[in-house]
Amino acid sequence: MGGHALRTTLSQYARRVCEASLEGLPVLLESIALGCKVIAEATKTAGLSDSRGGAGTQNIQGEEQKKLDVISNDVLLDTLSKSGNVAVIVSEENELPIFTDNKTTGKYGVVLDPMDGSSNIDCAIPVGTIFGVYELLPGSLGTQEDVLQAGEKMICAGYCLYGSSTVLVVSLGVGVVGFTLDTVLGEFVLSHPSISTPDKGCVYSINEGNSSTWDAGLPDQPTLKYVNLCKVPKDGGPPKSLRYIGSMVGDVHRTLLYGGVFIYPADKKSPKGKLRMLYECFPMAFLVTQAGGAATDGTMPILQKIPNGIHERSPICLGSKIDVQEYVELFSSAQ
Ligand code: AHM
Ligand code: MG
Repeated sequence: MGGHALRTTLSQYARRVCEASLEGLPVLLESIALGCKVIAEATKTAGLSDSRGGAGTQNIQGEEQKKLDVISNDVLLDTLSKSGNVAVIVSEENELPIFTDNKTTGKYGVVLDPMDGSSNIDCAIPVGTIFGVYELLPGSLGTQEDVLQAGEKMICAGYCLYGSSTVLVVSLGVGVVGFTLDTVLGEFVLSHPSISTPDKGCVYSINEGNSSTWDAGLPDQPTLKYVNLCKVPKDGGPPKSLRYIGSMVGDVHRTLLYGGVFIYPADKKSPKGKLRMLYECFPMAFLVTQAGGAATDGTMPILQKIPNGIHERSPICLGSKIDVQEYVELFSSAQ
């Protein structure tokens, strides 16, 4: 190819990897990527364009919406609807599923957290977008049931991190790859051709301020025991380091690349965990599992859970296989 070979773009990758049966998925992914480019720019310039701060509204979960929550949601709903392939969209920002006009052409359901970690926006800390894709059930024209499926039924999941660079990480069920936004070309170009999570890591990531009520009253306090083991390992090895951004996309991105664990357990304030099963836990569990890691709610693999409602929550521990296994063992001896 000589010395002028360009890097593979996200569109090229998706078109190459998607089987013929997943017709339309590359266009869907391109629509998400387009939305993420718009959100990356809006995030970067939030302090200059009056896009910081609250929107003065609440979402269905009673959380104050930030202006960028609303902008990101509007952008992605727009680009996804225009892709022509999406029949139903579930978003953190909308109480009910959204049914698009693509009744006859829509093949997919998309679940979304358009702007994750939005409490961090106003101090310029990295935030992200999380997404997952399901195929509609046979014969369906798009219903809520299409997306109330186990996480392992997803055919694609990913996130975009708006950090020191803009990175889009995706899995189409054949490993995990990452693309970095080339702002000159305006393209996501392949920068992480094969992401694999180390079997053991030296970082743990959890909001330790909640430790007095972790696991919401479960006897034996398995999460507290696990964190104590991170600090003083049984084998006398060095302690793990604590890193916690408070933006799931940033904390999971680091965990995916460097290994270790990211945990958001149940606690008194959130007895079922804080993070939403469908559009936060499932996509991240899908990615980390595809990267050779593991994801659990303490008692079962996250991807085997079936949500009863679109905004249902779940505790989560994900990351390096051996580290997550240690967490699971503490849970099983606590039952
Ligand atoms: P959000 O979707 O409303 O932004 O909330 C999810 C975020 C995650 O990004 C992060 O892991 C978690 O909330 C942090 O919560 P806490 O501040 O309780 O540690
Ligand atoms: Mg979120």
